[in-house]
Amino acid sequence: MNAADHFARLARTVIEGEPEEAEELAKAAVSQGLDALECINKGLTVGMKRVGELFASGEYFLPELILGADAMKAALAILEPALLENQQRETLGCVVLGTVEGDVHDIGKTLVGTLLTADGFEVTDIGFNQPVSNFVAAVEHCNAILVGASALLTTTMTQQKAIIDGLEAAGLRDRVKVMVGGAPVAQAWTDKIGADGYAADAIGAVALARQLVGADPSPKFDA
Ligand code: B1M
Repeated sequence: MNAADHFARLARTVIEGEPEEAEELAKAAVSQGLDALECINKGLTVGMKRVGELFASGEYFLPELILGADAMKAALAILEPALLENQQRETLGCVVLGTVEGDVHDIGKTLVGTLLTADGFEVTDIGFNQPVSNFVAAVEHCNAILVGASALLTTTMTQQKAIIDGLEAAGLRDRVKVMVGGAPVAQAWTDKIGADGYAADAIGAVALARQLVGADPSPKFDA
């Protein structure tokens, strides 16, 4: 099977919600030396986008959404360690990363965290459905230089602004940059809430993080 066929089959396991097959295909990809990031971007993410479209058009319901997420997570569990294999040794500082309160979508956020780690950031991933107070406490705890807030729902995007307000109230806003992302987030929203930057995908998030902390703008991953 060539690389393009492998990516297409990975996408299909997500669309059809087949976690075991996704895991097997991911293992085969690693053993064949396929690029893990390409498997994610050209395979799994393409499948997940299709699942989202089928859900939006009413052809899929919540169970299919859950199975698609399970399949993607099963494959990521195999592929993400491969991304970390050649982890940069430089330390670029601590990033607090989480999905905002009311939002359980964590696949994209976790991928952002993996690529940031591979690029040399020390990532404190506080998880999903996290209240503002947990973002603030984590920033204090690890003396973070950057906060990343992920939101996938139009109804939870407002929590990104609440995090900025919470950092301000705690007297931490001058110390940390705030990066936002997630499917409904765009530059206009970023400007409106006073965040320092927005990235559309995980590779862009690495380049943005480097830029925000004033690091050498040559990430391990090309944007
Ligand atoms: Co949900 N869901 N979901 N869902 N889900 C969406 C987001 C939706 C767009 C589907 C649709 O209608 N087409 C829709 C939101 C509509 C809206 O608000 N406009 C939706 C809905 C409605 C819901 C529920 C309300 C459904 C219901 O219960 N009736 C419910 C909400 C639960 C809640 O959070 N309170 C719900 C639940 C779920 C599952 C639990 C079943 C599951 C999530 C499982 C999990 O994450 N553990 C799920 C899934 C899988 C999706 C879709 C299909 C896929 C999301 C995903 O993982 N994509 C999604 C449709 C879609 O996005 N196309 C959808 C793959 C991932 C790699 O991409 O997360 O976009 P993404 O992350 C990218 C970029 O956005 C960016 O980089 C990542 C990697 O490239 N990025 C950042 C993300 N965070 C970043 C942070 C950064 C920078 C970049 O800096 C900090």
